[in-house]
Amino acid sequence: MAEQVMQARVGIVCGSRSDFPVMEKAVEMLGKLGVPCELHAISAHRAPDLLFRFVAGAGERGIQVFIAGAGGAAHLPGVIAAKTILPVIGVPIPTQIGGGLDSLLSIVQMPKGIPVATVAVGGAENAALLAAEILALADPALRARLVEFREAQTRSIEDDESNAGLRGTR
Ligand code: RP5
Repeated sequence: MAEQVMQARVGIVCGSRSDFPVMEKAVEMLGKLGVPCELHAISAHRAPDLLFRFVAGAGERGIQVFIAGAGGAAHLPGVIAAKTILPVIGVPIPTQIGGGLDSLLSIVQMPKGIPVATVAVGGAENAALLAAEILALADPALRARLVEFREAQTRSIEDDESNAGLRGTR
């Protein structure tokens, strides 16, 4: 029987394969939430025509949100945002320069009219959660999985051994 491949709803793009270790954390988080996604390395500087083709065809293929990670002169998220009205979430990749402050400023300082929702340096998990929250606006089953994720996260802190003495207290 042919393997059924779920259509990706989140398009994850990064500027280089060297960004994969960070961006794979977004793939993992979306997998936990049952959100199909795809991951590509397409540099806005080294392969702009390929990037434009990818963005132009993404909506038709089922992509509803982009997550874009880049480091240094991190133009990828902004360039994607310039070519689509789908939401774009930027992930600054850590670099040798101040731990990725260069990437952060490059991604977050967008001109008005072209927004990129920017997460913390290396914050690929939060990018995935934000993408899932956007999709959950029109997907009650995904919303329920996000609520369960939050509750499990809270429980794991409440159940931490260091908090044993606080159980049942206010
Ligand atoms: C950026 O330059 C990429 O996003 C990556 O973070 C950085 C370095 O890329 P490589 O030289 O490792 O390909 O475009």
